[in-house]
Amino acid sequence: MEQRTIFITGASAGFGAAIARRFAAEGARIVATARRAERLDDLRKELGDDVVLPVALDVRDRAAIERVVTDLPPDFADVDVLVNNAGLALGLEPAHEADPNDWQRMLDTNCAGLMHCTRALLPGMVERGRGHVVNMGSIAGSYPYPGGNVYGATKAFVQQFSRNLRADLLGTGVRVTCVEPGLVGGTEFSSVRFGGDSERAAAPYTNTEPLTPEDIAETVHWVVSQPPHVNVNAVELMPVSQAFGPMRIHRT
Ligand code: NDP
Ligand code: 8X3
Repeated sequence: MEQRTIFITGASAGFGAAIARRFAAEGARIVATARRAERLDDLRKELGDDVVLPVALDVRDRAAIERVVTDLPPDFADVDVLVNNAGLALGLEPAHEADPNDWQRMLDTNCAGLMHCTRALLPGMVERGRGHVVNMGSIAGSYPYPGGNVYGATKAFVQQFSRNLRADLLGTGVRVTCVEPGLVGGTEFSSVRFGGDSERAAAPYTNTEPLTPEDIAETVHWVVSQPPHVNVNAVELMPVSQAFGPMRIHRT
């Protein structure tokens, strides 16, 4: 197989790091981006100088995204796969008690960041007549839950943006997939959501078997490894130990 170049946002932890490892195992080149440069450097040391290009990037900084893409060295410049994975949930308070700054940060990261990374890398893909944008959605984008307010809404944006990208990219050879996981353990997601409160962060994973970051990496690898005429529009996956609940009814 031809050597692929994968540009990953949020490669310093969780899904992003697992996706980097999965693609490195098949000999791909990885542009590994996130804010914590030292973590990316560890990934470079682990996977190899020729394999990982660590790039410090805050996806909320649109000018920085454009700079990073323009300045990619020739070996990493022809990006085949963009994995828009950087994202976060903050808090689980009801809308009338949530911190508006948290809401803004989720919008800036999960929506604006994803949108501008896509915009920066798409022209090259269209010009080359091939490419794949994999967006990290969530079951929270399809199914509401108490306290999911803006986080779920950002992931609904990711789903619909993915579908609209497909509409725009018809005939270009560029593919788009939205991956929508449920409960996944072994990442920093819950710790970030609860501001480092380890007890609250651990609660969702107690006495259950969640998905793993490696399950997500395998899914991303699978969607981009389909024959060129196949576009997997969306993949929703949950652990067997997770399912839908009934509608709630308030009774007086
Ligand atoms: P982690 O918290 O482990 O990883 C998040 C990654 O995003 C980190 O590498 C972090 O890097 C990066 N990131 C956060 N903010 C920014 C920013 N402003 N600029 C650049 N990078 C940023 O979470 P997960 O791996 O669990 O989550 C990855 C994605 O999957 C997210 O979009 C999340 O919403 C989604 N998801 C997670 C699920 C779960 O249960 N874990 C389920 C469904 C979806 P750094 O801090 O170094 O910048
Ligand atoms: C993460 C899954 O259920 O915590 O996107 O929102 S959930």
